[in-house]
Amino acid sequence: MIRKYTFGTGIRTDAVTVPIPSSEGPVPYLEGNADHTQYRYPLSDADAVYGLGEAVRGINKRGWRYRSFCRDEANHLETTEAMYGAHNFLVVKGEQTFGLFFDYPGSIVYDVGCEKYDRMTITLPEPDYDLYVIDGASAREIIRQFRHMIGRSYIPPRWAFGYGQSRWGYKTAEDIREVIRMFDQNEMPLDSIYLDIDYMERYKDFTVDGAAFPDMEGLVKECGEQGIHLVPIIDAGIRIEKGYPVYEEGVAGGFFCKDAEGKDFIGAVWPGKVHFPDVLNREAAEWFGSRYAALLSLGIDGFWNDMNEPSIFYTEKRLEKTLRGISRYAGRELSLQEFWDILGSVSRLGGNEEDYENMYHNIDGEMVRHDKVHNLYGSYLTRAAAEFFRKWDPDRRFLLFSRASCIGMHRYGGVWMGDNKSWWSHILLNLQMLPSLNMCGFLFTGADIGGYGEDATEDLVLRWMELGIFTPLMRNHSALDTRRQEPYQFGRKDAFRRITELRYALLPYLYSEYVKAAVNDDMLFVPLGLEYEGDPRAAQAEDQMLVGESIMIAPVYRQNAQGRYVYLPERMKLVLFRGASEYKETMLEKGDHYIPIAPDEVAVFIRQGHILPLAPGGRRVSEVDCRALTLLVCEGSEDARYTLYWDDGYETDVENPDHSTVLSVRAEQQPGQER
Ligand code: MIG
Repeated sequence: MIRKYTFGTGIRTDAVTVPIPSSEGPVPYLEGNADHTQYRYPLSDADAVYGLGEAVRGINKRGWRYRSFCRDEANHLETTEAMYGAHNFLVVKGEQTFGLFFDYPGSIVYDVGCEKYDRMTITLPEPDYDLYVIDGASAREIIRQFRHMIGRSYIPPRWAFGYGQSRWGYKTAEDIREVIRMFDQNEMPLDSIYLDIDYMERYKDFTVDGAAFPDMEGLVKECGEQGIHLVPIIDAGIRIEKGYPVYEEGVAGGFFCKDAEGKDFIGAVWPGKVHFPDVLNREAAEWFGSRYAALLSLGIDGFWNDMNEPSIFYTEKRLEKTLRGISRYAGRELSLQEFWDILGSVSRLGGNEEDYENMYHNIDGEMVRHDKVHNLYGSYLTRAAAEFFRKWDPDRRFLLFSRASCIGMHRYGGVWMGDNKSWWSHILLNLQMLPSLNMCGFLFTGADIGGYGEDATEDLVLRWMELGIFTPLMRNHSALDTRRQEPYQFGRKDAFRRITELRYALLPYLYSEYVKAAVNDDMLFVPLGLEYEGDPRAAQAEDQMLVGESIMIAPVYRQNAQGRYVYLPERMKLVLFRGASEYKETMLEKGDHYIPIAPDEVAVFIRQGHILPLAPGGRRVSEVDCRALTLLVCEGSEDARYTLYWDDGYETDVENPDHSTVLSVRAEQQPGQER
């Protein structure tokens, strides 16, 4: 049951697609302030709090403070409060189990037992929002109700489940060809190469640098003939440059965000000074979306949208003020305090949230200050693109994912987890962020495999790949000037090849589970605590995860580890893979096990009575053949069944029953019976 409480006159966010009538009376479970800007809930020792989407720390969010306010946050530390996404859904599971969704586009702070271990406090800046309180038979069921209310999750084309290679610094067409050559030479699977801002002319959206990419259309075609998709980046800021059509059209149409004086707002990002398209304005959003045609018409069918929090490096005004402030000290003997003041004012130049208070949107004719609707910006930008793709070709799915997001955008695209680092702890963070994102509707997601910032090492990339083969978005990406980390850069090329091949062998399963999760409003990555409800050990398992209905994964995320402890909440079959065609099967009883997992091995645990279909693999998603499946099965007392979903990889009619096939395996013979 879902109850909705409406306070004030909030801005429409379009997060909810199934209308719920507003209830009267006090909000259940929570103790709230009279002015509706704060709620408290007493947490008992046994209570766990799930959700909040993209956020640091564990699966159980207890013990820290989180803030919903989309931020270009380059350091995903344990103490980071706000990330790129703002996802206001959580489930308290314990003495009382219920879900909360705050439909509000501004900043919200969640203190989940941080200041006081036994108290959750949620604080909003103003009483203008809808609060949804969801009851259900279980946490899982509450999540399904929520997901149903916010509409079906985005489903990408199947090729987007292939291995993607990315790097900031592939500067020319020749660089792209070289990457393809290296993958081919090493017989490593590959489906897409990402183009970072280097492909643009002076970082201008919807342009191509003609010197570095003299024939982009030809290159797209050439790659396409080899089964490779090129996926360009689009940034939020539009470079201010006379004669640049996107700039000229935006100014002429009044499509850019304004400042307090009504002039086009100016920020500085990669292109230098930019204006931001006012994607909260319908007409401007339509215009911005239609600009993607410049690249779609070259045959491109996938994009990633970056910097759309929006990220602002600095504004002219603040820069001037800061420089003025500092110049006061010129030629003077500094006190230490003055020295710290200088450092502080310079460091506050970048990503300063006060800049948002000088930025305005035109929403249905009303000027709305940006900070009040901040969390919608990146989502609406991505939505603008998605809505245009639908017009461009209504019968085809396109790849689209974004850095900033809020709930609602999950219907239009996926998210990647932003600028992580080549740290072992970020493999675990990658794993732990998956279920909370799934809860909030984001099924198409993944982290930069191998880590974005800092130098990666072979062992780290290998172990990270062993998790990455399970995430829908499987992309190796790294920052400019870090060590190269394409799999062919390392010594154990066979190991990298075999692990990627396993991804392709698992594709029929992963693709089926993905589409089923989208259609059934379900999660793809399920924490053990949400499935084995009465089992206190399962509730504490923060480094293992169910992936779809049949399997559990337990990746190795510690340097030098040659295996790990795994908790089995039920009897399972361990399949230890060395690539797609070489594997060992062992039955294991419920309980704790130490599982040796060599650096080139992947451990998969099949649940009792379940089937894991395995394809022969292939070097492109288009080569994966579903007619020759091997069925791995952990026999139970009943016949095992599995519903396989397979379509042409592009079509939008995912509910067509012709796409589903039921596979079955007979139950295990009882001991003593004849075989
Ligand atoms: O300020 O386009 O998260 O993936 O490589 C950095 C350059 C801008 C941030 C993205 C990252 C991308 C990078 N971008």
